[in-house]
Amino acid sequence: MSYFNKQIAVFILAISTGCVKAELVVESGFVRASLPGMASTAAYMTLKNTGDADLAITGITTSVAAKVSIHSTMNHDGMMHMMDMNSLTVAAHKTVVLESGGMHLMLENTAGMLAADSKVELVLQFANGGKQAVRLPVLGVLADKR
Ligand SMILES: [Cu+2]
Repeated sequence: MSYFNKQIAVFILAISTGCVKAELVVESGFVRASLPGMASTAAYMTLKNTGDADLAITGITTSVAAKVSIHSTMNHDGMMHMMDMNSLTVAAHKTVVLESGGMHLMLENTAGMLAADSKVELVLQFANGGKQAVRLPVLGVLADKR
């Protein structure tokens, strides 16, 4: 690949990731501080897709947890169960709320305790190849809404 073509490729990549950023607006996000002795905790946020195309989140990574899962919460005969979802789609012009008792992100095998007032960066990966970094505050263990 010539130098010129490489420059074009980098330019196109910058445009496409820039697009994704403009389309998904993340609001009211936070990570719940770790409970003593617990290696996992949850993250909540409101995802607004302001674009014209559906956006599917197919993976999430962070430096503070070995794995981030997308969970839904099911009430089965009065017992709450968390189920793994492979992906989370935010349809064009729609909003998906990740909240306590509903869909949420699960940070598993966290590196030490996540303390209130610290910050956590999550990188959302989309089915279209784009990525978006989200910086969230860590709130106290009883936090329900930001
Ligand atoms: Cu969960």
